[in-house]
Amino acid sequence: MTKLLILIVVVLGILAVAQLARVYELTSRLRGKREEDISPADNRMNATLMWIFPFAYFGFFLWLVLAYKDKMLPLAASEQGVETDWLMNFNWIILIVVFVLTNVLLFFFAGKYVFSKDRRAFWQPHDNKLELLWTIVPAAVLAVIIIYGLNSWNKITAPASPDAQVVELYAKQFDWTARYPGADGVLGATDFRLINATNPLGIVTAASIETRLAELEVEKRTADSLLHHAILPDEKVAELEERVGYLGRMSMRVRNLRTVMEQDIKAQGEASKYVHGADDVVTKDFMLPVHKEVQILIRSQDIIHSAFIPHLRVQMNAVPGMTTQIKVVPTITSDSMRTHVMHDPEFNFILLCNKICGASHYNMQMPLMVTTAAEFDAWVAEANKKPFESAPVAEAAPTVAVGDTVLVQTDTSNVAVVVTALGNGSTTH
Ligand SMILES: [Cu+2]
Repeated sequence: MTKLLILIVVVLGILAVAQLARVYELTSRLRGKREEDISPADNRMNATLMWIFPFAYFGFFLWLVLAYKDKMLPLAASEQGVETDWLMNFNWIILIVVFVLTNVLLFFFAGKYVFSKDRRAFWQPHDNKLELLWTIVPAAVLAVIIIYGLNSWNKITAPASPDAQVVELYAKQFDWTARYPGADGVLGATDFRLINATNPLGIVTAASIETRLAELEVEKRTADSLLHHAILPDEKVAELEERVGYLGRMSMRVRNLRTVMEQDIKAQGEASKYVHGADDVVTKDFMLPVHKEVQILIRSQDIIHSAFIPHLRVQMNAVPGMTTQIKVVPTITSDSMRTHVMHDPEFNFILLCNKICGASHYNMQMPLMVTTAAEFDAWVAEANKKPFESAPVAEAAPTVAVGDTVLVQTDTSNVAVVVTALGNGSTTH
């Protein structure tokens, strides 16, 4: 109903405007004036306004630049950042020169050549030289920007030298985890099937595979026992059966992974990617040494995120199923940044997610500490004392006993059930 009323009002409004225009036309005709006649005074006023407007226009532009100056990022704190800033400034210079030049000409001519009855407009239908000029000049400028940009981009994305410090950033909704190689200097292989509470990055080692298999086995046996001995509603039975099927398939895949790992280690020995995981350091501290080349590897567990370190001027997408990389050489430590650049003892470099990835995207961030080489080495030595694999190999899977209360996880809810009796379970051991 409201929509109909609005429609009627709009239609009536259009009719009213049309009628008003008609009245204006008729009164002009009565006064013996043609509609398109504009008085010289009107023309002069428009010409003057054309000259006044650019002052307001450029004035506002300058005010914007000055008013928001302190909202810009401070000094770039990496070698790549300095180059990225140059690239950005180079683009700004070209943009601002063209912007000012074209707008000055536009308003200057509009004001200067105010309408005059005694002057005829100059009509130039075509000029090859002009066409060439305004095709080749922008094309050349664009080519320079693109080649310059690609060159900088390749420097940031190319693989780092072999002695670079390696760090992996692992993204998931909604946080970051860092991983450093242990004493062997090489990051171990990972597999998403091994991800659990104690192995958030899915690092592949003999022990992490056994732990995961034991975990799957416990859940499967619990679900089996419930299916055989507890009285459950039909839909819970269906959900549990589906879960049992999934757990069986998952166990099979993890056992396959174990076979692949064992064969690879047998064939390649120390060169195998599966022998480097146990000493990796998984941490919520993101530390980098100053003046050293750093290879940052980026992965995601769930959806696309983006690793953005604004003060180092680097950013790279985190894409599930692949590893992306950037290379950066930090040039200012967090301490120097606090005392000499920001004059703020609370200042921290920061790693942000720069892809809107869900409800808590805004909070997906982690502070970055850039330290001297000595401080970094000391931190690494300390961190290496707590490698990923300090826990012993998991023991055999515990089973459920009569009288135990177990939590059954289904797609929709968690149900606590007391086990009343036990069968032998129909599992693959
Ligand atoms: Cu994110």
